[in-house]
Amino acid sequence: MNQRQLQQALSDLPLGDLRYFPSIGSTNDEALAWAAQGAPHLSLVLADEQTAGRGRLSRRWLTPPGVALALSLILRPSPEESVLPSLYTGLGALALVEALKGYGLGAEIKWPNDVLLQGRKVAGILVETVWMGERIESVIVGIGVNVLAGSAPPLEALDFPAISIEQALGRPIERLDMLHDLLKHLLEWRPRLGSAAFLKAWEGHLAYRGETVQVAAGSEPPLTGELLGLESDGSLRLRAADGGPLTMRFGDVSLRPQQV
Ligand code: BT5
Repeated sequence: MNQRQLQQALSDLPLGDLRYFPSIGSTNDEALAWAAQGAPHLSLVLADEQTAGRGRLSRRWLTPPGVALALSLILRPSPEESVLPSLYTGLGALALVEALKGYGLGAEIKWPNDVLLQGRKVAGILVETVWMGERIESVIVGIGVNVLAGSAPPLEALDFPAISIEQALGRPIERLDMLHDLLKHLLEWRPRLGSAAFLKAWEGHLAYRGETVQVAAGSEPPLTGELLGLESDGSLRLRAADGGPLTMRFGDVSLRPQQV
């Protein structure tokens, strides 16, 4: 992979500028710095390898060289588009699920920010927002995808099992094709962020719907309930054992199917 191949592969998409790195600490860090220096709307940072890839809080995201996708897209929402940042996590997840569908793979979204294949994590999304007063100045949508065999770390390194697209599909795919399809779907949904159609599509791909799950946020006691769907702001809608409604907002939330 190199800058020229990347430019060629994405030439039909209405992106801003592109920055490619054979190796980098974190594409989100680069995107945040570039956004502060005035990166145009829809500029993309892509790296072949990350040496300090970040998950939420201080968790690590592993991107070994030559086998994965690690990208950060810089969005500069207009004041009307300054909707809830949490919806951008759904945007990235939904776009990836639809791109995987193009390969015949049925992926699911483990709310809020994981994409699963065969119940294992194939991708993670990290959205970071830069505010200017009340307004969103830029949103960085960071996406890490395990594409080829060797990209999914062994279970010992993780808190949830991982998988690569190649493992799920039984054959390798071109990383640049996957990148193209992912960005295409993301750009298609972006103008409809927060619309009823967007929420319905996102909700339609949620993992564990109708099942009892446990959702934990920070040091709060975890909520247990049947996973029903999404609220209009992208929060998770649950039904408690007594039938009452429960809502889990974004934040550092982790969701697990309840052990039986
Ligand atoms: C995430 O965080 O899942 C968000 C990951 C976002 C990564 C992208 S790559 C491009 C951009 N640049 C960055 O620096 N980051 C973004 P979280 O839900 O906190 O999950 C982190 C957890 O996922 C870790 O604690 C590990 O258990 C697990 N993990 C790490 N690497 C993984 C991998 N390659 N595949 C599956 N699971 C992984």
